[in-house]
Amino acid sequence: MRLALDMAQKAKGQTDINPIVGCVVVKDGRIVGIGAHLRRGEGHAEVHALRMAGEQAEGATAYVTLEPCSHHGRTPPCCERLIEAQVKRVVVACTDPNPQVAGRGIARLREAGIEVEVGLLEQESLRMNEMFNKYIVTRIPFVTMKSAMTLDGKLAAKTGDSRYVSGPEARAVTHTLRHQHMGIMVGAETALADDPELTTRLSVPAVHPARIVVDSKLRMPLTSRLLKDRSARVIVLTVEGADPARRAALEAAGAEVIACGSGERVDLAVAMRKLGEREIGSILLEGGGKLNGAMLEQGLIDKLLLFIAPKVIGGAEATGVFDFHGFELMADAITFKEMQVERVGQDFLLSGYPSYE
Ligand code: AOF
Ligand code: ZN
Repeated sequence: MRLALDMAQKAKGQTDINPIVGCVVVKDGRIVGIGAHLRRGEGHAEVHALRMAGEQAEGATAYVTLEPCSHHGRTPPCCERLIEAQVKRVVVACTDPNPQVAGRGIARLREAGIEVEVGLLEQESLRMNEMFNKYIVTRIPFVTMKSAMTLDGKLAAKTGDSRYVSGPEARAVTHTLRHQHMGIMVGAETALADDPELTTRLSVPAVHPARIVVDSKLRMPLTSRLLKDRSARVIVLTVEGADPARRAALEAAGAEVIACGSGERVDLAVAMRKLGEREIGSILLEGGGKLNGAMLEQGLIDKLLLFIAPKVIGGAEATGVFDFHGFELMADAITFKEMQVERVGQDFLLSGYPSYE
């Protein structure tokens, strides 16, 4: 199962809205087949592993990181394939939350007389597919907020200079993170100030995340690098009342413009729903401070990844990492759970999950 999890992990970022899954087939204590799901629309992990095992699959044990599917999706059901191959036992790390599966795959295997065990390395498997697990049930993207701040909580100097807060190792991690999400989201201010390209800059052939700008007033310049670079789609989130001429100009420049609510500001909850409808299952939120603050305040951030650089920049006007109105009492603060810390080059990476209860 450990090997199956490791193989799955290597395909992170390649499978679109699909989960990452690994499978290892073992006969008489020997591995006879291995496989991972590599791309949406192509073979599931079990199919690759069973194909490799061939006739040796008969009487074997299949270790799968996710419950074998029972539905006809883009590919036929894996549980039927396991039954056909006459495996004796299937060990599953966790059940598939997809409402089309949700226990039916396991039930079908047992019905066919196959021994099924569930729960081996379950936590690892659940964590590995945390984005899929949310999206497949809610159709709302899983949002990972990633930011880099100084010891005094600033995203930039008071002049706006922000190149760079964190070191090269942390910035390299960011490119991998971009590759692992289906969208990268920033506020209009960041798009104006930094003129970022928001590409993964990795040479791997994979899904290029959509670049998403929250821009209520459609201030994004037509000359921005985001629009010039055509390697991935550009989505501009705005409001219904936005200037129709600006909207048309952005669309002509290749952007997809989506109106989210009729207020002054983009309704972020509506935005998440509309992105979900377009099969954007996960988003890497890269600020700035106002957008981070608004997303957190509205309970729309699922996970936090925060680099802390060992430096102090000062300046009362310098933007903080979460820039929102704030609470009156410490007792009302939003708290985070399952926090972890690791060193990345000179920086520290804090990770955890906001708890909104
Ligand atoms: C498995 N093994 O390797 C994967 C599974 O559109 P399809 O046919 O690819 O189906 C996608 C759904 O199948 C996905 O939402 C999830 O429920 C399951 N993924 N199941 O047995 C695999 N990738
Ligand atoms: Zn399957």
